[in-house]
Amino acid sequence: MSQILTEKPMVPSAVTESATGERKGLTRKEIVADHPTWCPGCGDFSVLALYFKLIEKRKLWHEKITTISGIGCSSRFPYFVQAHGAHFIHGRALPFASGVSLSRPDLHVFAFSGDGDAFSIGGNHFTHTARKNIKMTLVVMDNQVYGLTKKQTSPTSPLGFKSKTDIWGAVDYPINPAKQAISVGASFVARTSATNPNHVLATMEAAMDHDGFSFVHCLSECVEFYEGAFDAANPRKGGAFNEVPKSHDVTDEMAAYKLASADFPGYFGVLYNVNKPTKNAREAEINATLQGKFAGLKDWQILQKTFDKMK
Ligand SMILES: Cc1ncc(C[n+]2csc(CCOP(=O)(O)OP(=O)(O)O)c2C)c(N)n1
Ligand code: SF4
Ligand SMILES: [Mg+2]
Repeated sequence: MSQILTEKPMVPSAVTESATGERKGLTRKEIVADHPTWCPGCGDFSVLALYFKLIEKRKLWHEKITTISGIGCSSRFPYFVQAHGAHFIHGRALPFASGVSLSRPDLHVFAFSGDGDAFSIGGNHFTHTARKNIKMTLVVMDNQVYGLTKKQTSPTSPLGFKSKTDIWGAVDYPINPAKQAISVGASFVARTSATNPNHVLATMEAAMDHDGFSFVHCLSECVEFYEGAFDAANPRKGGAFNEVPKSHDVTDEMAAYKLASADFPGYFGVLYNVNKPTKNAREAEINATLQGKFAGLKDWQILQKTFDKMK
């Protein structure tokens, strides 16, 4: 993939090399691209800062970082990261990310999305990427509103929420993202909140280490159009940040579903985490078998043979 987004050239790799020629991890300065255009106080700043921390901590290099998004305030994310990435079409971050993940097994793909982007226009892609267990991490920065388009009801807005599309208050039941993720087959599901930086970092790290589709539901307040939405989850605002009980078995799907179903704001932490073969692994297996069968043929010739077989 080429560098699609950031206009600034990426920092040359020499900068990341030590005197012995060994590559060092990137510094924050080397990862930061444009200054974020979010409103002061927006929860998304915290998620971005923690993504930078994750890159620093895990010593990822520019060419190993892939940040993909759809459209929305939250989806402006890749603009602010000095690495490969794409600010793609509204709701379509996951198909794009799937292509990158399946074709570049050496990368870990991060997709960042908003609640509208992921669960409204992109709802089907969420279901199918999860059920296919395509290796990537999806972080949904949920502010329970359409921020970029200035306050419409989103699929996670609570009943009664007054917006430009529901001036008398929302009448549609909201979805519960974690519950939905478990039920459609995501193999890693976690919940966190932008107001708890250590928790966000630990959660993104665990998600990155998961071999499969990892979903992080991150509450991230829109101070402009839904101020106070997550006070109930913030001890500094009189709320409670309840962590997943230590006794919870993350491989128990029913137990995870039950925990995910708890009344808002519910439990924070890893709710579900199981290992099952990814689409990436299954396809690689088929490719390896075919390569053995058609030794000496180029990839496109094998593809042509496959098409001929389908006729
Ligand atoms: C195909 C298409 N439909 C609608 C829009 C308009 N649009 C842009 S962002 C957005 C919703 C953003 O909400 P969300 O995904 O929750 O992100 P936020 O801005 O809240 O972070 C909409 C409806 C668009 N850009 N493209
Ligand atoms: S409108 Fe809301 S979501 Fe968008 S940048 Fe401002 S505070 Fe953040
Ligand atoms: Mg939103």
